[in-house]
Amino acid sequence: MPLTVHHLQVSQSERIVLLCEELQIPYNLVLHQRAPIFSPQSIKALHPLGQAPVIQDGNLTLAESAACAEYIIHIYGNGRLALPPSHKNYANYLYWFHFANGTLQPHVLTMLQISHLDKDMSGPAGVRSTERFAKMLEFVDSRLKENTWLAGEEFTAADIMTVFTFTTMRSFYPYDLSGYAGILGYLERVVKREGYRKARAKGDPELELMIEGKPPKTFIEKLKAGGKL
Ligand SMILES: N[C@@H](CCC(=O)N[C@@H](CS)C(=O)NCC(=O)O)C(=O)O
Repeated sequence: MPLTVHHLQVSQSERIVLLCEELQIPYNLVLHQRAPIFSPQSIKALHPLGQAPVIQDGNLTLAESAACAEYIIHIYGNGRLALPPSHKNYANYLYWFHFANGTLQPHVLTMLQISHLDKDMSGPAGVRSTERFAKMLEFVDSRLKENTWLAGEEFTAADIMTVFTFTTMRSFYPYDLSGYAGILGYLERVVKREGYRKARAKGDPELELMIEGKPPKTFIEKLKAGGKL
């Protein structure tokens, strides 16, 4: 089997497992566990930045979710789950595909860092980034009230790139989605997909879905409760 996907459990590499399941392509899945919070040596040995996802295909080793996604879509998926330039929703597809890792996910990471540095979000940086995030959530929410999937009528890699930040990422920065009916309805649609169910069963069988409005228990809380921290 040529394509190998390295998945760090409870992480954004869940996107690549989901992509492979949605494309229904053959791949070899290697699971790695956090040690106990960051990457284990087995991921660090794969790439200089030591972060997941990482894929391997023959002599190629590739990191970065969006790069892995585009590579797999075009090399193994015959372009499926991307929209071509001729498609009426092409620009929407591009926008939402890039919004995921260009704006949404980095912003949540910034809030996570501020919350650690300032101990809470009540300082100027915390207040400003929380306000900006609310704007983003309202924006995505209204998009998903009017469209089944982010690019429009079709489920695409834009959805695959985005879902992590609204679900598993909340176990690192536990923000509330109550009141965002568009996003919550969307998450319910996503987790009903066969590809999502299969990806979860293979990649993170013990992880809860985190599709409720209220924030989930955090990864750190779980580690502490399990005596691992
Ligand atoms: N922009 C990168 C971010 C990769 C990244 O931050 N991966 C996290 C998983 S959520 C990771 O490997 N964390 C463990 C560590 O940094 O040690 C991507 O989309 O692939």
